[in-house]
Amino acid sequence: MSAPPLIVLTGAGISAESGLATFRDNNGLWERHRVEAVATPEAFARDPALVHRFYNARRAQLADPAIRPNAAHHALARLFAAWPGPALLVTQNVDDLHDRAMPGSAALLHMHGELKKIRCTGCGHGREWAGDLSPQTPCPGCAATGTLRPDIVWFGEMPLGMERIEAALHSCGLFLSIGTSGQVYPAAGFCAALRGRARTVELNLEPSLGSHLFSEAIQGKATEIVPGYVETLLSKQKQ
Ligand code: BV8
Repeated sequence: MSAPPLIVLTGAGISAESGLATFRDNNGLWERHRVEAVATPEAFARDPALVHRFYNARRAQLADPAIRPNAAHHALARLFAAWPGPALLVTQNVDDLHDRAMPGSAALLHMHGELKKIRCTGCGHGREWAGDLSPQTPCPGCAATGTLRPDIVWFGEMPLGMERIEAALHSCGLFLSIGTSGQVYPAAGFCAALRGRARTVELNLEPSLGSHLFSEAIQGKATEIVPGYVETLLSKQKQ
């Protein structure tokens, strides 16, 4: 059977069993702040130290050896290694768990940026960064202070790779949505954009806001439902 062009969209739920909190956990609060209120350019302009603290804590968590890719990340790595057609993994997540499960994969696109990357709003210098940031950290490129920010897409900012995503959506035949509540746009709109011309499958702990739009919805924990679903997909390809 010829393999339809594949898009997989992932959200915070795929990293939950690796020990990373989702946005809906603790009612979407961090230190009594709503995440949507901290992850914005306005919050960063108003209180850069608070926003740096939010990201420093999450970046530090990624350095914890206990935090590592889980069976769902590894199942997707197998899927992308074996898929005979075009395939794109669009993640909303800023953690590096997909990167560690499929190192160097050109099929992986972080549409909301990456926790372990920073950039200078002064000179544009960007680089990997695993440690803490503060308003006093000098830019490695231009030595200015107060200009470094997490290379992350905040609310109200344009997501990354949208042209590539839109081109992939245009020819997509199979769309899997894994571990996302379907609350944040434009990602939450991808399934509706595919209606009538692609098979769309949601794999999530509970029905998302857009569950009714999918051809199929499978409920369960990602580490329990994703590996089996991937094996089924790949065995169908072998027939
Ligand atoms: C844009 C990086 C336009 C930050 C993120 C007013 C002004 C401006 C924009 C807007 C506005 N009103 C609305 C918008 C649009 C806005 C938006 O959608 N807001 C929402 C709140 C309504 N979107 C934007 O702003 C986007 N940009 O629209 O730009 C534009 C146009 C032109 C020019 C300029 C701009 C940018 C959005 C990106 C924001 N950044 N991340 C950071 O991480 O700190 S979003 C962030 O939240 C995540 O990346 C993710 O996308 C989202 C959370 O979603 P999920 O991943 O789904 O996580 P969640 O916790 O919600 O759900 C987890 C799911 O997993 C649950 O369903 C749960 O049941 C399930 N689960 C849990 N455990 C498991 C599991 N499933 C399986 N197994 C398990 N074990």
